[in-house]
Amino acid sequence: MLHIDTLRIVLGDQLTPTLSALRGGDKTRDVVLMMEVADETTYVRHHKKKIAFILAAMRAFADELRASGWTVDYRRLDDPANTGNFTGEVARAVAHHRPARIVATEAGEHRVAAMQERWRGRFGIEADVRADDRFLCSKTEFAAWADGRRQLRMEFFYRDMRRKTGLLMRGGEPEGGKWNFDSDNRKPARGDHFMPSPRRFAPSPRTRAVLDLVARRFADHFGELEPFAFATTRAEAEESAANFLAVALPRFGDYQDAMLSSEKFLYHSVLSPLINVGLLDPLDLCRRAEAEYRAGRAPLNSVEGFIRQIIGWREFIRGVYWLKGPNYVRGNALGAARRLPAMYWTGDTDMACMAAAIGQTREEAYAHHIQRLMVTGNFALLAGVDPHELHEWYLAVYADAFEWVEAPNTIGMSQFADGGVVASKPYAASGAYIRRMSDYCGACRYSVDQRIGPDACPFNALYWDFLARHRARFNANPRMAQMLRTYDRFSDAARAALHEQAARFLAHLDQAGTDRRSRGPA
Ligand code: FAD
Ligand code: DLZ
Ligand code: SF4
Repeated sequence: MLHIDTLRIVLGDQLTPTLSALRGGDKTRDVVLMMEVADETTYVRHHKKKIAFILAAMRAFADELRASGWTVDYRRLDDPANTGNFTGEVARAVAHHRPARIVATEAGEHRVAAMQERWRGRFGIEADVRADDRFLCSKTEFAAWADGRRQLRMEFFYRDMRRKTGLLMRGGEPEGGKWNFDSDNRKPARGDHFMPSPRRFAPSPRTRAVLDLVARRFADHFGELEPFAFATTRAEAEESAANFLAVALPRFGDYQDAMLSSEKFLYHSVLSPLINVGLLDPLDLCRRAEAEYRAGRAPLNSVEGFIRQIIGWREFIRGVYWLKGPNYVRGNALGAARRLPAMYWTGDTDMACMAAAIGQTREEAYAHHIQRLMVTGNFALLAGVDPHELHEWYLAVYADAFEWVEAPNTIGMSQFADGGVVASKPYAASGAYIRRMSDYCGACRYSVDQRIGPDACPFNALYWDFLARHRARFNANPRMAQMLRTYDRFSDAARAALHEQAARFLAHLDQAGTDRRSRGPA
């Protein structure tokens, strides 16, 4: 029987050498525990690439810790003794190592945080669960900021984060005289030969072993496993970040909302999986982006936009997740009850925009923000899809998806299912928005200009039908009331035709079937 001082627990999204659970540790007397467990791979049926990315990055991090002198007890998924869950593996490790105490960093989501709470009394030793200080704004700081505010608005929170970090500040004033340059950032893009692309990496032998494991064990999960080109080590993550800052950041702002059928990534960073598992430090990235601006290599609208996504949206979203508690994911303010259409899994649809967003999700476990918000999210909103089913889909299919960040984006920003906590109005749009911001419509079998008839773009009738369905709620919102006034100017016959068109489309959609593939075993 071994006796160690402290068992230090590191979860799959805590791959950071300066993690609070590792701080102050004694490499000669402590053991780090990392666990691949079946429950985490199936609580939703994650995309194959997402599972491969997380397990490969965990194994790489364990090797990095060993190289720096730590003893790591690493539990593999295919070890026959593996209990399949965190608590079971911690219990086995406690029985084996007989530590005087366990130290962990609080988990990123309610489900696992509740498990950690139970560890406190369970093993008869001290269990120290420390705050995750890889975020700029602690949970208590966010709660204090939110306290007494009638509405939580990201923009005001963001300004406080700018002041707190000093990012893009000149004295007490924002660089360039404005806090937000979003109005410059809505340009449609055109494909050319000079588009940057994210760095891709050939799988190492360590990653190859994980790919074989995932191919064997998760063959029936959504998504294509290969080619697999994700960064999985800290050095590769660093190369990815340097590449983004050098080649894509300068145009990030201009084309932030654009979509192109030939370009899956445009000028986006594709760094979210790396930031979310802890391979990149978000504040460091922002400081480096600011340095690009100060050196004259990237314009202010791009750098401000990028920094806002990270110290503004990312931190705000996390604050809302913890503030609103575990029932937030059950929000359904608009009473949406339609089952998730099968096309979210198959990509089988004539709608070119949906086929593109879902197709690249299947291939890459990635879609950029506007595809998530204004294509797949917008469609589900207009069609009245059950927000919880949609939440499980987003949580399963994206490599960057962890509940703390996915849920407020889906339930709040995209589906308005929290009744307006995250967004001041629903992100609902007709086909005209997609036509303006993309090149999808040109190759679509539907006509974006038509509202009625077999060739009419489905987004059009669905949009007006959605507005009318929820008019009692939206009348009070000045930004929605304007669209309702337009609707009211349509003739009775035109309105009836729109509703009939929407109903016919939705009936076809339901007939095409639904599928609960995101669910793990009951
Ligand atoms: P970029 O466009 O390059 O942006 C830079 C960084 O800013 C991102 O890497 C990310 O860390 C941060 N960021 C940008 N927007 C947001 C946002 N709204 N919330 C939080 N961080 C943001 N993001 C996730 O990280 N995980 C998710 O599970 C997730 N689910 C989403 C679900 C829906 C329905 C929507 C509308 C958005 C979701 N987002 C999620 C936010 C956003 O779409 C992704 O962060 C972004 O697409 C990641 O790609 P990127 O790294 O190329 O981002
Ligand atoms: C998402 C995920 C997956 C697929 N597998 C593991 C795993 O085997 N071991 C692990 O420690 N973490 C995994 N994760 C990430 C966890 O689900 C994540 O750490 C929790 O959601 C807590 O936020
Ligand atoms: Fe999408 Fe409508 Fe455009 Fe087709 S016509 S790509 S369905 S917005």
